[in-house]
Amino acid sequence: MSVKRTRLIALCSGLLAVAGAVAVMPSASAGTTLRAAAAEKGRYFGTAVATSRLSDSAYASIINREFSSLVAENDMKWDATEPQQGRFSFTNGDRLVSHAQANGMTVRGHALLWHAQQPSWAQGLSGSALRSAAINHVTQVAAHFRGKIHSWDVVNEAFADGGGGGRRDSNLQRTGNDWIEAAFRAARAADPGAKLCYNDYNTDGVNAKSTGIYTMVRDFKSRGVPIDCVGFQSHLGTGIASDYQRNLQRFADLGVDVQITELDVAQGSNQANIYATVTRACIAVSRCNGITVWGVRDSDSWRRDENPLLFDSNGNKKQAYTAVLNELNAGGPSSPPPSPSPSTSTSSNPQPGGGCTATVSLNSWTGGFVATVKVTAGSAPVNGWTVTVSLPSGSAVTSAWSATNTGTTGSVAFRNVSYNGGIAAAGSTEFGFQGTGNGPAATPVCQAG
Ligand code: G2I
Repeated sequence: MSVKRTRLIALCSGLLAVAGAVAVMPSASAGTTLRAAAAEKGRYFGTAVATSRLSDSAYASIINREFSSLVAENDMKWDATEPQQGRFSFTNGDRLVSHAQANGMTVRGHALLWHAQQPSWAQGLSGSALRSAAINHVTQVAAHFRGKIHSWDVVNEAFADGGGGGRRDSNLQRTGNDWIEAAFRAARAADPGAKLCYNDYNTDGVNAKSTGIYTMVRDFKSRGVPIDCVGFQSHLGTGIASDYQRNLQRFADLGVDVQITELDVAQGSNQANIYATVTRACIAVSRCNGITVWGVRDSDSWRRDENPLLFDSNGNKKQAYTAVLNELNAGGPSSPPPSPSPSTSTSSNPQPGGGCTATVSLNSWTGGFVATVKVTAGSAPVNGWTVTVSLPSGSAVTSAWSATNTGTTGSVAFRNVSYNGGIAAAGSTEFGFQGTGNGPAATPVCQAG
Protein backbone atom coordinates (compact mmCIF):
# COMPACT_ATOMS: atom_id res chain seq x y z
CA MET A 1 0.00 0.00 0.00
CA SER A 2 1.35 3.42 -0.90
CA VAL A 3 1.98 6.19 1.61
CA LYS A 4 -0.62 8.29 -0.22
CA ARG A 5 -3.29 5.65 0.29
CA THR A 6 -2.40 5.27 3.95
CA ARG A 7 -2.83 9.03 4.37
CA LEU A 8 -6.18 8.90 2.61
CA ILE A 9 -7.45 6.25 4.99
CA ALA A 10 -6.21 8.25 7.97
CA LEU A 11 -7.93 11.36 6.64
CA CYS A 12 -11.20 9.53 6.03
CA SER A 13 -11.30 7.95 9.44
CA GLY A 14 -10.62 11.36 11.01
CA LEU A 15 -13.60 12.80 9.17
CA LEU A 16 -15.78 9.89 10.19
CA ALA A 17 -14.83 10.29 13.81
CA VAL A 18 -15.89 13.95 13.66
CA ALA A 19 -19.13 13.14 11.86
CA GLY A 20 -19.88 10.41 14.39
CA ALA A 21 -19.38 12.76 17.30
CA VAL A 22 -21.82 15.41 16.11
CA ALA A 23 -24.42 13.57 14.08
CA VAL A 24 -27.12 11.09 14.96
CA MET A 25 -28.81 11.55 11.60
CA PRO A 26 -27.09 10.00 8.59
CA SER A 27 -24.23 12.21 7.36
CA ALA A 28 -24.83 14.64 4.50
CA SER A 29 -23.18 12.24 2.06
CA ALA A 30 -25.39 9.28 3.05
CA GLY A 31 -26.97 7.70 -0.01
CA THR A 32 -30.69 8.28 -0.26
CA THR A 33 -31.27 5.41 -2.67
CA LEU A 34 -30.07 1.81 -2.58
CA ARG A 35 -27.88 2.32 -5.63
CA ALA A 36 -26.23 5.49 -4.31
CA ALA A 37 -25.67 4.03 -0.85
CA ALA A 38 -24.26 0.78 -2.26
CA ALA A 39 -21.99 2.72 -4.65
CA GLU A 40 -20.50 4.55 -1.69
CA LYS A 41 -19.46 1.13 -0.43
CA GLY A 42 -18.09 0.17 -3.86
CA ARG A 43 -20.92 -2.27 -4.49
CA TYR A 44 -23.92 -2.64 -6.78
CA PHE A 45 -27.49 -3.10 -5.63
CA GLY A 46 -29.55 -4.98 -8.17
CA THR A 47 -32.93 -6.46 -8.87
CA ALA A 48 -34.42 -9.20 -10.98
CA VAL A 49 -36.60 -7.82 -13.75
CA ALA A 50 -39.32 -9.20 -15.99
CA THR A 51 -38.50 -7.38 -19.22
CA SER A 52 -42.17 -7.30 -20.20
CA ARG A 53 -42.94 -5.25 -17.09
CA LEU A 54 -40.51 -2.43 -17.99
CA SER A 55 -43.39 -0.70 -19.78
CA ASP A 56 -45.15 -0.35 -16.38
CA SER A 57 -44.01 3.16 -15.46
CA ALA A 58 -44.40 2.69 -11.69
CA TYR A 59 -42.20 -0.42 -11.91
CA ALA A 60 -39.62 1.21 -14.19
CA SER A 61 -39.35 4.34 -12.09
CA ILE A 62 -38.50 2.37 -8.93
CA ILE A 63 -35.93 0.38 -10.87
CA ASN A 64 -34.31 3.44 -12.38
CA ARG A 65 -34.17 5.26 -9.07
CA GLU A 66 -33.02 2.47 -6.76
CA PHE A 67 -30.96 -0.12 -8.62
CA SER A 68 -27.58 -0.19 -10.33
CA SER A 69 -27.67 -3.76 -11.63
CA LEU A 70 -30.34 -5.79 -13.43
CA VAL A 71 -30.78 -9.51 -13.95
CA ALA A 72 -33.43 -11.12 -16.11
CA GLU A 73 -35.79 -13.13 -13.89
CA ASN A 74 -36.51 -15.46 -16.82
CA ASP A 75 -35.56 -13.83 -20.13
CA MET A 76 -31.99 -15.11 -20.45
CA LYS A 77 -32.68 -18.73 -19.47
CA TRP A 78 -32.21 -21.59 -21.91
CA ASP A 79 -35.90 -21.95 -22.79
CA ALA A 80 -36.10 -18.22 -23.51
CA THR A 81 -32.90 -17.83 -25.50
CA GLU A 82 -32.85 -21.05 -27.56
CA PRO A 83 -36.48 -22.15 -27.89
CA GLN A 84 -35.58 -24.36 -30.84
CA GLN A 85 -32.20 -25.99 -31.19
CA GLY A 86 -29.79 -23.61 -32.89
CA ARG A 87 -32.43 -20.83 -33.23
CA PHE A 88 -31.66 -18.11 -30.75
CA SER A 89 -33.95 -15.42 -29.43
CA PHE A 90 -32.35 -12.44 -27.74
CA THR A 91 -35.05 -9.79 -28.07
CA ASN A 92 -35.99 -9.58 -24.39
CA GLY A 93 -32.44 -10.04 -23.15
CA ASP A 94 -31.24 -7.28 -25.46
CA ARG A 95 -34.01 -4.98 -24.20
CA LEU A 96 -32.93 -5.59 -20.63
CA VAL A 97 -29.30 -4.84 -21.50
CA SER A 98 -30.28 -1.64 -23.32
CA HIS A 99 -32.39 -0.52 -20.38
CA ALA A 100 -29.49 -1.15 -18.04
CA GLN A 101 -26.96 0.65 -20.21
CA ALA A 102 -29.26 3.65 -20.71
CA ASN A 103 -29.55 3.98 -16.95
CA GLY A 104 -25.95 3.39 -15.93
CA MET A 105 -26.55 -0.11 -14.62
CA THR A 106 -24.56 -3.30 -14.99
CA VAL A 107 -26.14 -6.65 -15.90
CA ARG A 108 -25.92 -10.07 -14.26
CA GLY A 109 -26.49 -12.89 -16.71
CA HIS A 110 -28.81 -15.66 -15.46
CA ALA A 111 -28.39 -18.54 -16.26
CA LEU A 112 -26.46 -20.37 -18.97
CA LEU A 113 -27.07 -23.94 -17.77
CA TRP A 114 -29.67 -25.22 -15.31
CA HIS A 115 -31.60 -28.45 -14.94
CA ALA A 116 -34.88 -26.44 -14.91
CA GLN A 117 -36.44 -24.21 -17.58
CA GLN A 118 -34.76 -26.13 -20.35
CA PRO A 119 -36.47 -25.99 -23.74
CA SER A 120 -38.34 -29.20 -24.48
CA TRP A 121 -35.91 -30.17 -27.24
CA ALA A 122 -33.04 -30.18 -24.71
CA GLN A 123 -35.07 -32.13 -22.16
CA GLY A 124 -35.31 -34.83 -24.81
CA LEU A 125 -31.54 -35.09 -25.35
CA SER A 126 -28.93 -37.04 -23.42
CA GLY A 127 -25.29 -38.09 -23.55
CA SER A 128 -22.94 -36.49 -26.04
CA ALA A 129 -25.78 -34.89 -28.02
CA LEU A 130 -26.91 -33.02 -24.88
CA ARG A 131 -23.34 -32.18 -23.87
CA SER A 132 -22.54 -30.59 -27.22
CA ALA A 133 -25.89 -28.80 -27.37
CA ALA A 134 -25.28 -27.42 -23.87
CA ILE A 135 -21.77 -26.21 -24.64
CA ASN A 136 -22.98 -24.67 -27.88
CA HIS A 137 -25.69 -22.89 -25.90
CA VAL A 138 -23.13 -21.49 -23.46
CA THR A 139 -20.89 -20.37 -26.31
CA GLN A 140 -23.58 -18.72 -28.41
CA VAL A 141 -25.34 -16.91 -25.57
CA ALA A 142 -22.17 -15.71 -23.84
CA ALA A 143 -20.78 -14.57 -27.21
CA HIS A 144 -23.98 -12.70 -28.06
CA PHE A 145 -23.77 -10.69 -24.84
CA ARG A 146 -19.96 -10.46 -24.86
CA GLY A 147 -18.69 -7.32 -23.17
CA LYS A 148 -22.09 -6.45 -21.68
CA ILE A 149 -22.34 -8.79 -18.70
CA HIS A 150 -20.73 -8.03 -15.34
CA SER A 151 -21.18 -11.61 -14.06
CA TRP A 152 -22.73 -14.72 -15.56
CA ASP A 153 -24.40 -17.50 -13.63
CA VAL A 154 -22.71 -20.10 -15.80
CA VAL A 155 -24.19 -23.02 -13.88
CA ASN A 156 -27.20 -22.80 -11.60
CA GLU A 157 -28.29 -25.18 -8.83
CA ALA A 158 -26.20 -28.23 -9.70
CA PHE A 159 -25.88 -29.49 -6.11
CA ALA A 160 -28.40 -31.69 -4.30
CA ASP A 161 -30.30 -30.72 -1.18
CA GLY A 162 -29.99 -32.92 1.86
CA GLY A 163 -27.00 -34.13 3.72
CA GLY A 164 -24.77 -35.64 1.08
CA GLY A 165 -23.11 -32.53 -0.34
CA GLY A 166 -23.05 -34.11 -3.79
CA ARG A 167 -24.34 -33.23 -7.21
CA ARG A 168 -28.03 -33.16 -8.11
CA ASP A 169 -29.13 -35.78 -10.56
CA SER A 170 -30.13 -34.20 -13.89
CA ASN A 171 -29.82 -34.81 -17.59
CA LEU A 172 -26.78 -32.51 -17.57
CA GLN A 173 -25.13 -34.35 -14.66
CA ARG A 174 -25.66 -37.63 -16.50
CA THR A 175 -23.47 -36.34 -19.38
CA GLY A 176 -20.49 -36.66 -16.99
CA ASN A 177 -19.24 -34.98 -13.82
CA ASP A 178 -17.06 -32.59 -15.84
CA TRP A 179 -20.04 -30.80 -17.40
CA ILE A 180 -19.68 -27.85 -15.02
CA GLU A 181 -16.03 -27.18 -15.79
CA ALA A 182 -16.69 -27.62 -19.51
CA ALA A 183 -19.38 -24.93 -19.24
CA PHE A 184 -17.03 -22.53 -17.41
CA ARG A 185 -14.27 -23.00 -19.99
CA ALA A 186 -16.71 -22.38 -22.86
CA ALA A 187 -18.07 -19.25 -21.16
CA ARG A 188 -14.57 -17.85 -20.59
CA ALA A 189 -13.66 -18.35 -24.23
CA ALA A 190 -16.88 -16.68 -25.40
CA ASP A 191 -16.81 -13.67 -23.05
CA PRO A 192 -13.42 -13.25 -21.41
CA GLY A 193 -14.48 -10.02 -19.67
CA ALA A 194 -17.40 -11.40 -17.64
CA LYS A 195 -16.96 -12.78 -14.15
CA LEU A 196 -18.08 -16.39 -14.19
CA CYS A 197 -20.18 -17.55 -11.24
CA TYR A 198 -21.60 -20.76 -9.83
CA ASN A 199 -25.03 -19.97 -8.28
CA ASP A 200 -27.15 -21.94 -5.79
CA TYR A 201 -29.70 -21.81 -2.92
CA ASN A 202 -29.79 -23.33 0.58
CA THR A 203 -26.17 -22.27 0.88
CA ASP A 204 -26.79 -19.64 3.54
CA GLY A 205 -24.44 -21.02 6.15
CA VAL A 206 -21.80 -23.70 6.49
CA ASN A 207 -23.77 -26.85 5.65
CA ALA A 208 -23.34 -30.03 3.63
CA LYS A 209 -24.53 -28.41 0.39
CA SER A 210 -22.42 -25.25 0.69
CA THR A 211 -19.44 -27.40 1.65
CA GLY A 212 -19.92 -29.54 -1.46
CA ILE A 213 -19.81 -26.37 -3.55
CA TYR A 214 -16.85 -25.05 -1.57
CA THR A 215 -14.94 -28.24 -2.33
CA MET A 216 -15.74 -27.93 -6.04
CA VAL A 217 -14.61 -24.27 -6.15
CA ARG A 218 -11.37 -25.14 -4.34
CA ASP A 219 -10.75 -27.91 -6.84
CA PHE A 220 -11.50 -25.60 -9.79
CA LYS A 221 -9.11 -22.95 -8.46
CA SER A 222 -6.36 -25.53 -7.97
CA ARG A 223 -6.76 -26.88 -11.52
CA GLY A 224 -7.18 -23.52 -13.28
CA VAL A 225 -10.83 -24.00 -14.22
CA PRO A 226 -11.98 -20.40 -14.85
CA ILE A 227 -14.35 -19.56 -12.00
CA ASP A 228 -14.51 -16.03 -10.58
CA CYS A 229 -17.47 -15.89 -8.25
CA VAL A 230 -20.09 -17.78 -6.28
CA GLY A 231 -23.69 -16.61 -6.10
CA PHE A 232 -25.68 -17.13 -2.91
CA GLN A 233 -29.34 -16.93 -3.89
CA SER A 234 -30.53 -16.34 -0.32
CA HIS A 235 -34.23 -17.11 -0.67
CA LEU A 236 -34.83 -16.85 3.07
CA GLY A 237 -37.63 -17.71 5.46
CA THR A 238 -38.13 -16.21 8.91
CA GLY A 239 -34.61 -16.95 10.15
CA ILE A 240 -31.04 -16.78 8.90
CA ALA A 241 -28.02 -18.98 9.61
CA SER A 242 -25.84 -17.45 12.32
CA ASP A 243 -22.75 -18.17 10.20
CA TYR A 244 -24.05 -16.48 7.02
CA GLN A 245 -21.12 -14.03 6.87
CA ARG A 246 -18.56 -16.65 7.85
CA ASN A 247 -19.76 -18.82 4.99
CA LEU A 248 -19.36 -15.97 2.47
CA GLN A 249 -15.90 -15.29 3.85
CA ARG A 250 -14.69 -18.88 3.52
CA PHE A 251 -15.54 -18.79 -0.20
CA ALA A 252 -13.88 -15.38 -0.61
CA ASP A 253 -10.79 -16.86 1.03
CA LEU A 254 -10.58 -19.36 -1.84
CA GLY A 255 -9.91 -16.42 -4.18
CA VAL A 256 -13.36 -15.93 -5.69
CA ASP A 257 -15.80 -13.04 -5.42
CA VAL A 258 -19.12 -13.63 -3.73
CA GLN A 259 -22.48 -12.10 -4.63
CA ILE A 260 -25.93 -12.23 -3.06
CA THR A 261 -27.95 -13.05 -6.14
CA GLU A 262 -31.66 -13.64 -5.48
CA LEU A 263 -32.41 -12.20 -2.07
CA ASP A 264 -35.97 -12.32 -0.76
CA VAL A 265 -37.16 -12.90 2.81
CA ALA A 266 -40.56 -14.09 4.04
CA GLN A 267 -42.57 -11.31 5.63
CA GLY A 268 -42.71 -11.58 9.40
CA SER A 269 -41.54 -9.76 12.45
CA ASN A 270 -37.95 -10.50 11.49
CA GLN A 271 -37.97 -9.49 7.82
CA ALA A 272 -36.20 -6.15 8.19
CA ASN A 273 -33.60 -7.66 10.55
CA ILE A 274 -32.80 -10.47 8.16
CA TYR A 275 -32.40 -8.05 5.26
CA ALA A 276 -30.10 -5.96 7.47
CA THR A 277 -28.04 -9.01 8.45
CA VAL A 278 -27.49 -10.00 4.82
CA THR A 279 -26.53 -6.45 3.86
CA ARG A 280 -24.11 -6.17 6.78
CA ALA A 281 -22.50 -9.47 5.82
CA CYS A 282 -21.93 -8.36 2.23
CA ILE A 283 -20.40 -5.07 3.35
CA ALA A 284 -18.17 -6.90 5.83
CA VAL A 285 -16.75 -9.29 3.21
CA SER A 286 -14.52 -7.25 0.93
CA ARG A 287 -14.97 -9.65 -2.00
CA CYS A 288 -18.77 -9.36 -1.86
CA ASN A 289 -19.48 -7.34 -5.03
CA GLY A 290 -23.14 -6.60 -4.47
CA ILE A 291 -26.65 -7.69 -3.61
CA THR A 292 -29.51 -8.50 -5.96
CA VAL A 293 -33.09 -8.80 -4.73
CA TRP A 294 -35.37 -11.18 -6.61
CA GLY A 295 -37.97 -8.66 -7.74
CA VAL A 296 -39.14 -5.13 -7.02
CA ARG A 297 -42.60 -5.05 -5.38
CA ASP A 298 -44.22 -7.83 -3.36
CA SER A 299 -46.71 -8.24 -6.19
CA ASP A 300 -43.85 -8.94 -8.63
CA SER A 301 -42.45 -11.80 -6.56
CA TRP A 302 -42.47 -15.51 -7.38
CA ARG A 303 -43.31 -15.82 -3.62
CA ARG A 304 -45.96 -13.10 -3.63
CA ASP A 305 -47.98 -14.79 -0.85
CA GLU A 306 -45.04 -14.16 1.46
CA ASN A 307 -44.56 -10.45 0.64
CA PRO A 308 -40.79 -10.99 0.58
CA LEU A 309 -39.46 -7.85 -1.14
CA LEU A 310 -38.41 -4.28 -0.27
CA PHE A 311 -41.41 -2.47 -1.80
CA ASP A 312 -45.06 -3.25 -1.10
CA SER A 313 -47.49 -3.92 -3.91
CA ASN A 314 -48.18 -0.19 -4.27
CA GLY A 315 -44.49 0.55 -4.67
CA ASN A 316 -44.07 1.99 -1.17
CA LYS A 317 -40.80 1.45 0.68
CA LYS A 318 -41.13 -1.12 3.47
CA GLN A 319 -39.31 -1.28 6.80
CA ALA A 320 -37.02 -3.79 5.19
CA TYR A 321 -36.03 -1.14 2.63
CA THR A 322 -35.06 1.31 5.36
CA ALA A 323 -33.13 -1.40 7.19
CA VAL A 324 -31.09 -2.16 4.06
CA LEU A 325 -30.47 1.52 3.30
CA ASN A 326 -29.30 2.18 6.85
CA GLU A 327 -26.88 -0.76 6.72
CA LEU A 328 -25.50 0.44 3.38
CA ASN A 329 -24.95 3.90 4.85
CA ALA A 330 -23.51 2.71 8.16
CA GLY A 331 -19.91 3.78 8.71
CA GLY A 332 -19.82 6.19 5.76
CA PRO A 333 -18.29 5.71 2.31
CA SER A 334 -15.65 3.06 1.74
CA SER A 335 -14.56 0.84 -1.10
CA PRO A 336 -13.52 -2.77 -0.96
CA PRO A 337 -10.11 -3.46 -2.47
CA PRO A 338 -10.49 -4.05 -6.21
CA SER A 339 -11.17 -7.70 -6.86
CA PRO A 340 -8.90 -9.03 -9.56
CA SER A 341 -11.20 -11.61 -11.13
CA PRO A 342 -11.34 -12.45 -13.92
CA SER A 343 -8.01 -10.74 -14.32
CA THR A 344 -4.49 -11.90 -13.95
CA SER A 345 -3.02 -8.62 -12.74
CA THR A 346 -3.98 -5.23 -11.32
CA SER A 347 -2.42 -1.84 -10.84
CA SER A 348 -3.71 1.45 -9.51
CA ASN A 349 -2.87 5.09 -8.97
CA PRO A 350 -4.49 6.23 -5.74
CA GLN A 351 -5.06 9.99 -5.50
CA PRO A 352 -6.47 11.42 -2.30
CA GLY A 353 -9.02 14.22 -2.31
CA GLY A 354 -10.85 15.16 -5.51
CA GLY A 355 -10.10 13.67 -8.90
CA CYS A 356 -10.34 10.01 -9.72
CA THR A 357 -8.32 6.83 -9.72
CA ALA A 358 -8.35 3.92 -12.13
CA THR A 359 -7.63 0.26 -11.55
CA VAL A 360 -7.15 -2.12 -14.44
CA SER A 361 -7.84 -5.84 -14.27
CA LEU A 362 -6.42 -7.90 -17.08
CA ASN A 363 -7.45 -11.20 -18.49
CA SER A 364 -4.82 -12.20 -21.03
CA TRP A 365 -4.21 -15.05 -23.37
CA THR A 366 -1.70 -15.62 -26.16
CA GLY A 367 -2.28 -12.84 -28.68
CA GLY A 368 -5.00 -10.92 -26.90
CA PHE A 369 -6.48 -9.50 -23.73
CA VAL A 370 -9.57 -8.03 -22.13
CA ALA A 371 -9.13 -5.15 -19.69
CA THR A 372 -11.77 -4.15 -17.15
CA VAL A 373 -11.14 -0.70 -15.72
CA LYS A 374 -12.69 0.51 -12.49
CA VAL A 375 -12.89 4.29 -12.20
CA THR A 376 -13.29 5.55 -8.64
CA ALA A 377 -14.05 9.10 -7.56
CA GLY A 378 -12.06 10.68 -4.75
CA SER A 379 -13.72 12.44 -1.85
CA ALA A 380 -15.61 14.76 -4.25
CA PRO A 381 -18.10 13.75 -6.95
CA VAL A 382 -16.74 13.50 -10.49
CA ASN A 383 -18.52 14.90 -13.51
CA GLY A 384 -16.81 13.38 -16.52
CA TRP A 385 -13.54 11.47 -16.64
CA THR A 386 -10.79 10.37 -19.01
CA VAL A 387 -8.57 7.37 -18.34
CA THR A 388 -5.33 7.16 -20.28
CA VAL A 389 -3.72 3.79 -20.72
CA SER A 390 -0.30 3.01 -22.20
CA LEU A 391 -0.18 -0.03 -24.42
CA PRO A 392 3.10 -1.80 -25.20
CA SER A 393 4.26 -1.56 -28.79
CA GLY A 394 2.61 -4.12 -31.02
CA SER A 395 -0.66 -4.02 -29.03
CA ALA A 396 -3.89 -2.40 -30.21
CA VAL A 397 -7.39 -1.78 -28.87
CA THR A 398 -10.01 -3.52 -31.01
CA SER A 399 -13.19 -2.55 -29.12
CA ALA A 400 -14.34 -0.76 -25.98
CA TRP A 401 -17.56 -0.73 -23.96
CA SER A 402 -18.97 1.87 -21.59
CA ALA A 403 -16.30 4.33 -22.83
CA THR A 404 -15.10 5.77 -26.16
CA ASN A 405 -11.45 5.64 -27.07
CA THR A 406 -9.23 8.09 -28.90
CA GLY A 407 -6.47 6.16 -30.64
CA THR A 408 -5.89 2.43 -30.58
CA THR A 409 -2.14 2.09 -30.01
CA GLY A 410 0.45 3.60 -27.70
CA SER A 411 -1.22 6.06 -25.33
CA VAL A 412 -4.99 5.50 -25.63
CA ALA A 413 -7.52 7.81 -23.93
CA PHE A 414 -10.91 6.46 -22.83
CA ARG A 415 -13.66 9.02 -22.23
CA ASN A 416 -16.85 8.29 -20.28
CA VAL A 417 -20.08 7.78 -22.21
CA SER A 418 -23.25 9.72 -21.34
CA TYR A 419 -24.54 7.46 -18.58
CA ASN A 420 -21.38 6.86 -16.56
CA GLY A 421 -19.67 10.28 -16.47
CA GLY A 422 -21.12 11.26 -13.12
CA ILE A 423 -19.68 9.35 -10.15
CA ALA A 424 -20.66 10.05 -6.54
CA ALA A 425 -17.91 10.84 -4.04
CA ALA A 426 -16.04 7.57 -3.39
CA GLY A 427 -18.32 5.82 -5.88
CA SER A 428 -17.11 3.94 -8.90
CA THR A 429 -18.02 2.78 -12.38
CA GLU A 430 -16.48 0.32 -14.82
CA PHE A 431 -15.62 0.25 -18.49
CA GLY A 432 -13.69 -2.22 -20.56
CA PHE A 433 -11.79 -2.79 -23.72
CA GLN A 434 -10.22 -5.64 -25.55
CA GLY A 435 -7.26 -5.79 -27.82
CA THR A 436 -4.58 -7.72 -29.62
CA GLY A 437 -1.11 -8.26 -28.20
CA ASN A 438 -0.41 -7.64 -24.53
CA GLY A 439 -2.50 -5.52 -22.19
CA PRO A 440 -1.26 -2.36 -20.45
CA ALA A 441 1.57 -2.99 -17.99
CA ALA A 442 1.81 0.54 -16.56
CA THR A 443 -0.56 2.32 -14.20
CA PRO A 444 -3.49 4.03 -15.96
CA VAL A 445 -3.99 7.75 -15.29
CA CYS A 446 -7.43 9.09 -14.43
CA GLN A 447 -8.30 12.73 -15.07
CA ALA A 448 -11.60 14.14 -13.77
CA GLY A 449 -13.57 16.79 -15.63
O1 G2I B 1 -37.55 -20.34 -8.22
C1 G2I B 1 -36.99 -19.14 -7.80
C2 G2I B 1 -35.65 -18.92 -8.42
C3 G2I B 1 -34.65 -19.96 -7.90
N1 G2I B 1 -33.34 -19.75 -8.44
C4 G2I B 1 -33.26 -19.66 -9.88
C5 G2I B 1 -34.25 -18.65 -10.44
O2 G2I B 1 -34.21 -18.64 -11.83
C6 G2I B 1 -35.65 -18.95 -9.96
O3 G2I B 1 -36.50 -17.95 -10.53
C7 G2I B 1 -37.82 -18.36 -10.82
C8 G2I B 1 -38.57 -17.16 -11.35
O4 G2I B 1 -38.67 -16.20 -10.33
C9 G2I B 1 -40.00 -17.58 -11.74
O5 G2I B 1 -40.65 -16.49 -12.42
O6 G2I B 1 -37.81 -19.40 -11.76
C10 G2I B 1 -39.10 -19.89 -12.02
C11 G2I B 1 -39.01 -21.11 -12.92
O7 G2I B 1 -38.38 -22.14 -12.31
C12 G2I B 1 -39.95 -18.80 -12.66
O8 G2I B 1 -41.26 -19.26 -12.84
C13 G2I B 1 -41.71 -19.31 -14.15
C14 G2I B 1 -42.94 -20.19 -14.20
O9 G2I B 1 -42.56 -21.50 -13.78
C15 G2I B 1 -43.46 -20.26 -15.58
O10 G2I B 1 -44.65 -20.99 -15.59
C16 G2I B 1 -43.68 -18.85 -16.14
O11 G2I B 1 -44.04 -18.92 -17.49
O12 G2I B 1 -42.02 -18.02 -14.62
C17 G2I B 1 -42.42 -18.03 -15.97
C18 G2I B 1 -42.59 -16.59 -16.45
O13 G2I B 1 -43.50 -15.91 -15.64
